[in-house]
Amino acid sequence: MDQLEKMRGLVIAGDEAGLTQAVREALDSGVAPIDILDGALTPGMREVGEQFERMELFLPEMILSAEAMRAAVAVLGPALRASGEGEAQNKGVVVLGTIQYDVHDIGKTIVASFLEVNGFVVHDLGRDVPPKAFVQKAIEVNADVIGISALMTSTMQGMSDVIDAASDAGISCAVIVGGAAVTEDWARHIGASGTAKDAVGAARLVKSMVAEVRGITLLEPGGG
Ligand code: B1M
Repeated sequence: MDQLEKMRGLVIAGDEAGLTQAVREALDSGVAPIDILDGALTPGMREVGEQFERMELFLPEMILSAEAMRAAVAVLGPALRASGEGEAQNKGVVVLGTIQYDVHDIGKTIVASFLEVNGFVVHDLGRDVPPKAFVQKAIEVNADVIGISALMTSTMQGMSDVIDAASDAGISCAVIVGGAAVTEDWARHIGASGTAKDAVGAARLVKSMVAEVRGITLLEPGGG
């Protein structure tokens, strides 16, 4: 069994000790952190969600998988940062969090790591964040972008409340949304500035949003 397949299986099994060890071994043997994320951890969690939906596994097992995944992401963090541009370079200031009543924060934490890797200053508010808290923090740190994550159809409405609160406060930062439940249509419907399917896309989107907010012209779409 190859390393990626083994790690995917350990996520599904919720084996935190086995998974963190396998991640360390994979990093030591030269596997790129992004390949571990995209090729093993994320597909493993996706499979867990599908099994949960089919009632082949239940909440306690899903919690074990989530804890294993969080621990693995924590091991990957330094390697991810080392693969990027080092210290935050203030290419833009982002306030990030998972929306109120939603505790799913694994994907949001990965997005935070990718933004830091790409030189953005990230204020991560954590999970279950009330709409007004996003806006208060954005004012306090003069954010270029507010990023909101939501994983459940029942919590997505809160994203719209953040956009309304930002508009009421008269702040000009971009508001981007993401997470498994979010679609392009939903983002358009609530008047979000944009959405991205994954952490790499989120970093690209934030880069173009910062340019827009600061009035800078990028040399290539999403790049520069
Ligand atoms: Co829950 N859960 N969960 N869960 N959980 C889902 C979301 C669900 C789809 C499972 C299912 O039924 N198939 C379902 C929601 C159904 C729906 O609304 N459509 C669900 C449910 C129902 C629930 C509970 C209600 C279960 C219960 O109690 N009966 C409960 C809710 C608790 C609450 O929030 N109030 C619950 C609880 C939990 C755990 C605590 C056990 C755990 C979360 C632990 C944690 O995060 N700390 C958990 C987990 C792990 C999942 C699944 C299996 C996996 C989520 C995950 O971490 N994926 C999930 C099924 C699924 O999504 N397929 C499920 C891996 C992660 C890397 O991906 O988060 O999508 P993701 O992030 C990606 C992209 O989406 C994107 O980039 C990330 C990296 O590539 N992205 C952004 C994310 N945020 C972004 C922001 C951006 C841009 C991109 O810009 C700002």
